[in-house]
Amino acid sequence: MFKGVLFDLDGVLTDTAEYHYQAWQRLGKEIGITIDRAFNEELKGVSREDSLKLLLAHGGRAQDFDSEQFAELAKRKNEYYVEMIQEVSPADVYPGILNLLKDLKKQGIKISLASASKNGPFLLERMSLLPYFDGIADPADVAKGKPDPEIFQLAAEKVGLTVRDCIGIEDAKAGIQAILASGALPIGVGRPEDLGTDIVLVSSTKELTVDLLVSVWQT
Ligand code: B16
Ligand code: MG
Repeated sequence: MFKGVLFDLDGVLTDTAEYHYQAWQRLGKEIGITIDRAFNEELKGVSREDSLKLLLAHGGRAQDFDSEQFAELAKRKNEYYVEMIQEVSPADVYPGILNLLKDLKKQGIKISLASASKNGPFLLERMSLLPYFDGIADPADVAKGKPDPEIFQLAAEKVGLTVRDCIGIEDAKAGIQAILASGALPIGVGRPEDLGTDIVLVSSTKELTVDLLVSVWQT
């Protein structure tokens, strides 16, 4: 049996993936770069700095900003995002997630956060989910973000487990690649068009029950 579950945050525990999109869209508009939802799939799960690099490359402006300006753009995007998440509350937790966390706890399965977001702890606190988490991997402690496996390895370590004994749950292409590379077992939340057909997917977090996790682990 699996001994731990490594959770992505944005797009798995709550809908903040949408706020990231809106914040990137707003920043993009200010510097003349238009993005759509298809392009946004490339940004999901990717660190703030790497997302900005992708955005600038997408707009053909990769060479236009020096490091100080780059840092200012990243800061500005985060300010837009942080403004939007101030009112996040327990009502914003995605359906099925609270029950899943409670059931995992009851069964003694460790729960750890593997989010690329530096705003993760703030969001867990706003949603009153902090007490359920046995560990949080700080993205500032990893050298390479998703799709590199490091954040999932660290999340497992934080709860005293090896990643091979864990399930990872993700909504992003980069995140699923990271889980696969880490050796954990992935479950994707999203559409096959975005996430592929080679791993188990659910279309809604409502489907994420301990029973489902057990059956995926056993197949
Ligand atoms: P921040 P996740 C990721 O969170 C988001 O999917 C991604 O859009 C964002 O750029 C990244 O966190 C960094 O977030 O700017 O708040 O540090 O999906 O890994 O939970
Ligand atoms: Mg995500």
